[in-house]
Amino acid sequence: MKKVIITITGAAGNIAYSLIFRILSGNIFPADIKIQINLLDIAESLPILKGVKYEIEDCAFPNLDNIITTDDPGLAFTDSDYILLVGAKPRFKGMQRADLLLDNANIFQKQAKIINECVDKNTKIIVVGNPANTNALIVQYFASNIPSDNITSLMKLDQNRAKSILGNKLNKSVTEVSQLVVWGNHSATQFPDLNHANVSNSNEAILSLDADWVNDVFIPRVQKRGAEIIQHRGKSSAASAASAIYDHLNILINGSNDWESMGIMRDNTYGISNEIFFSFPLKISNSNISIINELAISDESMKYIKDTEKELLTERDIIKDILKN
Ligand code: NAX
Repeated sequence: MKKVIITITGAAGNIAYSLIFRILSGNIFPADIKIQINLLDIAESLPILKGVKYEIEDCAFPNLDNIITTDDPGLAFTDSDYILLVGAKPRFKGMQRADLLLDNANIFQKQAKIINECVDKNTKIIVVGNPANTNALIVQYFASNIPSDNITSLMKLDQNRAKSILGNKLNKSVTEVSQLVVWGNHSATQFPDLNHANVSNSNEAILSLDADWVNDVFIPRVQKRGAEIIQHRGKSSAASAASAIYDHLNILINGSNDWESMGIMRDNTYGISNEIFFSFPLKISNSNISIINELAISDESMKYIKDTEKELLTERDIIKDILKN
């Protein structure tokens, strides 16, 4: 029997409650591959995990091999083919961003050390828990047996949001929108870049857009879409985040014909520091991630790109003492 093991952390949380079922009902893997799903959360959440496990069983997924629920990271990570690091502490009202960074840095440091001991170097790790790009940096540092190319952070939600907002503006399906990527950090400094985007394989519709709409509506709306969801739903994006994680995993495994956005760590492309996880325009095929090089970048775009790089470097500086341990 062919089998893959997928570990999801934060498995009792909101995103996981959509993600697990999306993966098991989806078609990322061929039908003859069975999925073992390892669900990790903290001890206090084990009763919830039991309920989640029962619900998975009740779906009678034909491709499900086995479910492990645990608060033991060693058990959860052992022999995993794909690790989806979703679990993290939420930011409470009044909490400083630096404190959130440090709290979550500790979680990701501990998990990465364990991952380093108990998985194969071909394991693919997707970092979702915020601040996702900087948590990916910590994972890369402490799971040094895993090549950095196998570690990515989630930017697909931002890219999907950008495609959808543009599609709605032009009254076009998202399937008509291509080459629309998001640079930088998963935060309000990210840069959704329309300069290379096409609609129906042409840049005509993009060129017809009013510059005020692009600068004053499109870019800030994509940047702050997470806050807009919280304002309406009273909770952060969960189903759309799960859907984006599904897309990200699918693209890593099966490739994509379009340009993609993921946080990766690479050498000085576009003059960006190689000490951070940064989202670039990417081509992904056969599990190979390559940056689309030599795009013409205007001064105005470069200012956005440098602003989001600056934020990531500041985040890196906040956690730099953890990287010494
Ligand atoms: P929830 O608060 O609903 O769930 C988080 C879960 O993680 C909880 O069950 C908690 O017990 C668990 N957890 C905490 N510490 C843990 C540890 N040490 N080991 C294992 N599990 C642990 O959050 P949810 O809405 O599911 O969001 C999860 C994370 O995704 C958050 O950090 C959130 O900010 C982040 N997001 C990242 C996105 C991205 O694009 N990169 C988008 C969506 C989301 O906001």
